Amino acid sequence: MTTKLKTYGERATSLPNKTAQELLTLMERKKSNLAVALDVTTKQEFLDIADKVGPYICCLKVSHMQIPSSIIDSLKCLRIYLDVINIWLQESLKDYRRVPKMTHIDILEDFDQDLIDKLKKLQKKHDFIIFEDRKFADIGNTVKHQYSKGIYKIAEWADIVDAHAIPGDGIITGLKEIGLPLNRGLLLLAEMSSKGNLATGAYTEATIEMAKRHKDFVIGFISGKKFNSCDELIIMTPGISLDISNDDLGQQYKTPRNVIENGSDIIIVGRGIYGKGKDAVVEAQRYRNAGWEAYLEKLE
Ligand code: 6AU
Repeated sequence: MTTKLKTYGERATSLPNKTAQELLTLMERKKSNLAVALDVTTKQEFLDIADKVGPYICCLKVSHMQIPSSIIDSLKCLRIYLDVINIWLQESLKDYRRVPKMTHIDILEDFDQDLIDKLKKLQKKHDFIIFEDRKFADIGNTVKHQYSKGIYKIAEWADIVDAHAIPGDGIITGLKEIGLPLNRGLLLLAEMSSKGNLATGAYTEATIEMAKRHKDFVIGFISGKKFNSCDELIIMTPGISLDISNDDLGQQYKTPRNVIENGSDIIIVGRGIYGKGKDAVVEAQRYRNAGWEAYLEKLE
């Protein structure tokens, strides 16, 4: 006898993490298992596409929050001023050789809060979860700071982040210290979509075991398929296209149906939606329908 598959909504109650519950409930409500990977480099483009695809998605995936070009321009100007001041100081204070040099530009606090404010407004308007694809990969103490501090303060606005399992359990414990009190969730990269990647076999198995030890915070995996030993966790799958099978840099694509049949819950689509010559609204609807139909067929 085959057991009937649970719907996204039914699964929401079996997970302890609040973000996971919210995500599954939202998917059912919006009838969408589509996450859009917004890998663009300007603030305006980012906000424009997010607003267009917002009605059709369950999740917006941000890639390592790009620094808007306006900030980069300001930082370049700042750098020129600092160089001028530095030369002036070197000249005027020849006897005082200990002039400080600024080397830690990545811990500056003047990140553009306006982008985050607007993103949060779009989240309210369209009802989606924000996933910052930060792919943490360091020891617990370091990732804790990367998650909560610096210019991005990821923990303040991202509902979900992801991490590689390579450093061991400490990476989860470190992120959890920051994320759990805020009801955030974590995805582990158990598999990758790119050609020749090393996240296979024993590595994938060890990643699954790590997730099982932290079910309060780990809500699922980046992977191409469901894992039987923890089938309640959420599977998010990148490398999705309805039109092509690869790009020039090792990315490999499957269709929404391929991966949903393998147990994926959420399809992550990037360039297939906003790439050159694409109409983001038309494509978002096309991928949303393809993902949802595959899910309904699987439930039958
Ligand atoms: O649809 P694409 O190929 O334009 O974009 C795929 C998106 C990109 C990648 O950084 C991401 O999916 N991705 C990920 C993650 C974690 O999301 C893992 C992976 O194995 N492959 C992959 O493409 O934003």
